[in-house]
Amino acid sequence: MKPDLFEAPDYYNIDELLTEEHKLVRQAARDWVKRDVSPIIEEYAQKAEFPSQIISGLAEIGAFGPYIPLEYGGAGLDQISYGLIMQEIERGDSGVRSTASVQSSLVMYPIWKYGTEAQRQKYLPKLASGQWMGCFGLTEPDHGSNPSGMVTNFKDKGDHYVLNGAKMWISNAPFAQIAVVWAKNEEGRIYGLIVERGMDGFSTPETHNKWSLRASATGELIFDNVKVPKENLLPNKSGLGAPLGCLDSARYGIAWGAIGAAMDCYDTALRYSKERIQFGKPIGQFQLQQKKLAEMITEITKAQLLTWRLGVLRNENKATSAQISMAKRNNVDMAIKIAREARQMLGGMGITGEYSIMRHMMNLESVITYEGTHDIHLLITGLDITGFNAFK
Ligand code: TGC
Ligand code: FAD
Repeated sequence: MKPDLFEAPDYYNIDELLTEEHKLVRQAARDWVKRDVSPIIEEYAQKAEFPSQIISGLAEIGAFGPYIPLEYGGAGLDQISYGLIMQEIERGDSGVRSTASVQSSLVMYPIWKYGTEAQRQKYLPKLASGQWMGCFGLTEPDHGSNPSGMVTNFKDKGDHYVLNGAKMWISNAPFAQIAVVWAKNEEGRIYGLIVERGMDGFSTPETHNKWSLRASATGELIFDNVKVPKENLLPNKSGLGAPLGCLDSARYGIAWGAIGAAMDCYDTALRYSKERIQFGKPIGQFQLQQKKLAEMITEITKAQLLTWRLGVLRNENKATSAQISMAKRNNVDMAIKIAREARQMLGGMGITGEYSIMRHMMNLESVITYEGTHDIHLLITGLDITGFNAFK
């Protein structure tokens, strides 16, 4: 792979809206990605393997629980710092950002928000340091966009619960020590349970043959009469709103992350357009290539502003789920279109692993699908503005 010469575009001087702390946090993440992710990620994506050696680095830059309080081992940062970390990591690879998103927003967040103090003390510091990794089981083979139909269930057996069912498409599942699993009790009410690797009847087979997120490990979670101690239930929130609350936090991080992937594709295409000579000129001199670059920087700038504003609203606890959904949808769609255009600008070189663009493009096919598909997010906005529910 080519050396990482990334230079971040900032067409509207958005840096002026950031604090010194935001910039320091971003720089640390950017330096780490250049040093520890860019040189190895293509090889791991090619061989479809998660680079487990990056876990300690992710912990060091605060990517595991950026906004979780310091007392639980988190980084105690604000929402914009959290977003900037996700942007920088996804600039390197969406699969690496996935690992961080799941750990922070889908595992640490529910334990912090819905768990007991004993659960927080037991799990959060180990998750923040990367000593333990977690995964999040919501999607089932027959229930993806409609998680409320889930069939995974647990029964009260006096001093423990017995969990049965299966989850599919679970990031980090093959290596995670714990899984936050969403299941229905005997009354059909959804709760989160912390299931630990090693519990009898719990297995995590890996999903192979993905053309997307190849450097992220994906798997199933299978529960065959798993005995789960009662103290592993997250007691403080139930119903579908509990897992959806976690998704708000993860979707917000993805909105930032997608900007990172788009910036990397744009920056690569811009540099290539100045160096690649055809018909005796750099291809950047041709109007059609300039149109592509001009549209890319415009869309990136709009996404940066949308997302910065959303971060301010999140810091003030004012962002709605529908606002977060819009940013996730818009930014991932923006990034995937930029990846496709940027790939074309590199001609044949665009399909090789010499450059990051094709990897971003394939990764973004997952990102536009998980955490709610593009169409589901359109319907969330549709419901919010019309009041009519078009899901059912
Ligand atoms: P609906 O009747 O609308 O809502 C049920 C209850 O949930 C509440 N609610 C929310 N609460 C918090 N945050 C949100 N974003 C919420 N959205 C809804 C709602 O108020 C209601 O509460 P209550 O108290 O009245 O019961 O539910 P529905 O069954 O009609 O479904 C709505 C829909 C389709 C929007 C939702 O289910 C959905 O978002 N579907 C998409 C599924 C999805 O995103 N799955 C993601 C799986 S995890 C994943 O992909 C991780 S990838 C990780 C990585 O690698 O980065
Ligand atoms: P379906 O729900 O079957 O959707 C198929 C198509 O139908 C889509 O185009 C969808 O938009 C459309 N559709 C569905 N309902 C409607 C409707 N009402 N109106 C209009 N169109 C509709 N899940 C987890 O729980 N944890 C994870 O860690 C996780 N990681 C993932 C990692 C990867 C690499 C991938 C690919 C997925 C992951 N997922 C995870 C699952 C992901 O959230 C689901 O794939 C996603 O929610 C879509 O569900 P589905 O694949 O079952 O598609």
